[in-house]
Amino acid sequence: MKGTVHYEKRGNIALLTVDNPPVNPLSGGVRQGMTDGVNKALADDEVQAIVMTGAGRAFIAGADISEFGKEPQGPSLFDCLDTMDNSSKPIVAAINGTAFGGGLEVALCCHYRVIAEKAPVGLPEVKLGLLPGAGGTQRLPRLIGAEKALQFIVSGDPIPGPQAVELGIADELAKGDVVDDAIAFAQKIVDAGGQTRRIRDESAKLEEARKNPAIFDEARKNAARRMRGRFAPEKIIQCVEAAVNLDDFDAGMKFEREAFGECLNHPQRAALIYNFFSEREVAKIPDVPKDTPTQKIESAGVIGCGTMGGGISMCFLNVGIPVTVLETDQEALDRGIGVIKRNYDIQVQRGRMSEDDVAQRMALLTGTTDHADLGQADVVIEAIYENLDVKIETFKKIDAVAKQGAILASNTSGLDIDKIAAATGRPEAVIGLHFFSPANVMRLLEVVRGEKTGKGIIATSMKLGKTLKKIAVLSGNAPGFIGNRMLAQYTRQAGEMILQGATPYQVDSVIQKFGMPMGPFQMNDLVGLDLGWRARKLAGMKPEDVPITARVADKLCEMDRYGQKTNRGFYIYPEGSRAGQADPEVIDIVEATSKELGIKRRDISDEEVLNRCLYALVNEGCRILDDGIALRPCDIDIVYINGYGFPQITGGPMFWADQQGLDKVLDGVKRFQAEYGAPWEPAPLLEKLVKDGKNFASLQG
Ligand code: 3H9
Repeated sequence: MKGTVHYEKRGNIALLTVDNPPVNPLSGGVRQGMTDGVNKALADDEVQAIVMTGAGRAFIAGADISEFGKEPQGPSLFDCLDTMDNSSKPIVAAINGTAFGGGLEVALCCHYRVIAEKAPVGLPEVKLGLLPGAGGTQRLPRLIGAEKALQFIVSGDPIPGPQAVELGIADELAKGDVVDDAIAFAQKIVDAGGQTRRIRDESAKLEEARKNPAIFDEARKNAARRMRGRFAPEKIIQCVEAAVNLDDFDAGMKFEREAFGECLNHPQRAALIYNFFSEREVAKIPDVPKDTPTQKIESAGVIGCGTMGGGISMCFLNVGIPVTVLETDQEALDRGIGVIKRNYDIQVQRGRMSEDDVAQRMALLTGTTDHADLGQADVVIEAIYENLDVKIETFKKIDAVAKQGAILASNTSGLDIDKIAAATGRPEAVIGLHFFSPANVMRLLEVVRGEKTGKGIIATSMKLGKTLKKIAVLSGNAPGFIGNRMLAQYTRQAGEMILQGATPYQVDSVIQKFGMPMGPFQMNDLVGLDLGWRARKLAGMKPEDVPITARVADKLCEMDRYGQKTNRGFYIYPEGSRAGQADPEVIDIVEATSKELGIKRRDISDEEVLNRCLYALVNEGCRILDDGIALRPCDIDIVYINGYGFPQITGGPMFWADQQGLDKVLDGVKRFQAEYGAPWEPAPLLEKLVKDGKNFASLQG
């Protein structure tokens, strides 16, 4: 069984130290050790109080989530907590570090709590599709009141030590070493008669909520706004209601336990816990071991101060890394820097940042029109428009000025990194760092490894992602990398379906109902329909050579309907609004285009819309795995959730496909192949997995 609990005596105090590196989750060995430790202290007449703490950086990170869905070993957490709750000797928690979920619930089962200043406490179960299932929904309302408890548990957001004391979760903030202070605290309790204080026996704080049931309506409204489609928040609210209304601790615990079971068995829980582990798994690259030496990134150069370059600069400024940003002339530079400043000012207006914060960030930003000023940057990121020849020229210039050892990165969203690298005398220093728009908001960073990219450069880039508070996923170098290569198949299906009989509004509505923030046509309007249209014109493409799926968008552009930027695209946007309205004229254009192309329109069901969009993603995802562009299915899922808004509660396209059953997905792909031909040829990996009775989870290693 994983984990242990050390037992030592400090005078008349027993000190129990939970030890289960790196963050002390409540694995079987810990539950056993805690139960044994408390019983040993109870049996020892010399011991008058117990202090419980954690080894290393955490107190206890919560239940061992890798145990969920498996046969539990060792004593149950409930029995262990009962032993503590019923202890006749006072137990003091010395919260030395992270106390999350079951970890905080252990602390709430202690009779008193002393907390270190830097120790965060939280009940983040909701983020895993769960609820605090070891008494958290019953004890916390008794300790701090139902209204505050609801906010704390439904948000799942942690708070630091001083705030925990202010809120009443902890009794005392440690002034020195938290264990020493907790021992002193325990001694005071012993000296005053050794009184225990069980939260379960208190009910005064529940009274207020009984008089004000509106707090539950408010919690429901907040949950609907912030956690659309999630199963756990409503269950949490019901548990807190039970704490308030049942006024019988054991009945409340029974209610909580049943609700926890419902969450545990819900597919959202499986998806969210998969997501938790996937976010950590993507950092692991088999041929770039954890101990690969990395470089310090203390300054950055960004080439281009348009939407992407500006957003990328903000990412660095936000974490205190100075940036030199380059533009072609002073006017463009002033404009770009002005946009950065305006974006920060909006944050101030929304109360998310102070004027001082903005001043500090802007002081770290230097503008230039001279490449030589990028010479000292530890990383130089090119963020100019998507044209290989222009990027190659830019990299020649970077190569001439950048210091030796600098990382030379391109923010290309799909061009060949090797061709860019070959323009320099140091291809090993070149890598793709593909940020997603808006770069200062989106969590994903696609790190694209070229054929010659050095391992140290890869390791440093992955670490840089973390520094910038992003999730970095490694991709191989192939057109569109992971994300845009899959997106191309998805948008192709959307484009075909509107010509075959669906409307853009039907497609978008189906995708939104599935849980994406926007559908493909809303996304087109946001990005700008004119980008592709202009590129095709520049390339001298004849109208008859334009892919059929782009015909409608091009017609809209000919009418100056570029999307949100012109208040018209597939949708009409009333002045100042981002919420588009359907436009019958667009449907006329779509129908006329079908006619011109000789495509007979028919009714397309919502089910077909969803399956064609999603199966196209899954089939292409398989090819990406086959080609070795993504390391594992979870890398694809993390890319899609964090870069393209795929709903987290589904686990990502590959996890979703596993949940559907790969045989069902393959059947669908084959059906579409029979009807629509070549693009639907099943990926060999999909066929192989189904033939072998396996799924994507079997490839995770
Ligand atoms: C719960 O408690 C339910 C109860 O209410 C009721 C029960 C009946 N279990 O994140 P890191 C691993 S639900 C197992 O890189 P950091 C993690 O996978 C739980 N493993 O470090 C990683 O492994 P690896 C409620 C866990 O310092 C390693 O530890 N609790 C757990 O950046 C290091 O993690 C939570 O939701 C766990 N609970 O952040 C807390 N936690 O090295 C979830 C971590 O092999 N955890 N691991 O990749 C966290 O939020 C962060 O991990 C934490 C540390 C802040 C603790």
